[in-house]
Amino acid sequence: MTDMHNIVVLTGAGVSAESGIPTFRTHGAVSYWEYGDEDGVRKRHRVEDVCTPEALARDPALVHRFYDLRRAALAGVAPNPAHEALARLDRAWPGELLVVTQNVDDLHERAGARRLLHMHGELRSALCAQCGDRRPWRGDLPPGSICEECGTPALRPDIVFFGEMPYAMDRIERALARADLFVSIGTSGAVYPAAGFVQVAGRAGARTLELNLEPSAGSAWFEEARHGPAATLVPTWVD
Ligand code: BV8
Repeated sequence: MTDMHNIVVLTGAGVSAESGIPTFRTHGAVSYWEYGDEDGVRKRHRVEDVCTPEALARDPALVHRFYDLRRAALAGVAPNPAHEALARLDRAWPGELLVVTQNVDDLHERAGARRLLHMHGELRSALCAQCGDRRPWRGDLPPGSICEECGTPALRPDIVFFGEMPYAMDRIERALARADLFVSIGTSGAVYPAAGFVQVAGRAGARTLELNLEPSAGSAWFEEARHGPAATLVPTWVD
C-alpha cells in the first residue's frame, strides 16, 4: 500500500454485521425489517418500502418507529475490529483518506474515525424537512416535532431515502477523481450511486479492492477481491 497516497474507502452494512447490526440483503435478496407492533403482533416490511419519502408521507409513525428502533439498538452494539482498523488507518495515514459510509450507525466514529462521511445520513441526527436545519436527535421526536430553528413541525430522521440525493456527492466525486486506491468493504453493490463508485475510481486510474463476505453485484469491476468477514479481512489489509 506504500505507493498509494490517496485512498477512498466505501463501507456498507457488512462492516457493522459483526457488531450485531443486521444487514439489508443477504445473497442479494432484499431483507425484511421485522418488528412487533404495539399489540406485539410480528410485522415485516421490505426496507425499500419503509425507506422512502412516500412512506414518510403515508405513514410517518411507521417510518419513525423503523428508525427509533434502530437508533435505540445503537446502545447495545460496539465497533468491531474492522471499524477499529479503519480508525488506525485514519490516524496513521499521511496521504489523503476519506471513508465514505452508507451506514447510518455511529460505529466508525466510536472507533475513532475522523476523515469520515455519511452519504446516507445518520440515525443520531434530526433533519428539518422545511428549513434543512440538522441537529443531534435528542430523546423522543415523534412525527410533527417542532424544528427549533424555524418553528415548523417538520422534524424527520436525517436519513437519505430511496429517490433522495445522497449527501456530499461533490466531495465524494472529487475524492474518487484523486484516488490512487479505492477499497469497498461490506457492501452488496445493490444501491446507487455508491455501487458505481468503483467504476468512477477505476476510470480515474485508481487500484480497486473489494473486501466482502461474498462476491458483490459489482465484483467484476474490482481488480482484486478478498472474501471473508470484515473483522478479519480489514485488520489484515490495514496492518
Ligand atoms: C438516488 C438509508 C437520485 C439509511 C438507504 C435502477 C437502477 C439503478 C439505480 C436505481 C434504479 N432504481 C432506483 C435507483 C436509485 C436507487 C437505487 O440504487 N435503488 C436500488 C435498490 C436499485 N438509489 C437511490 O434512490 C439513491 N438516490 O439515486 O438519487 C437523485 C438524483 C437527483 C435528485 C434526487 C435524487 C439513494 C439511495 C440511498 C437509500 N437509502 N438507506 C438506512 O435506512 O440505513 S440504502 C440502504 O442500502 C442502506 O444505506 C445500505 O447501506 C445500502 C446499501 O446496502 P449495503 O450497505 O450494501 O448493505 P446490504 O445489506 O445490501 O449488503 C451487505 C453486504 O455485506 C453483503 O454483500 C454481504 O455479503 C456483506 N456482508 C455481510 N456480513 C459481512 C459482510 N461483509 C463482510 N463481513 C461481514 N461480516
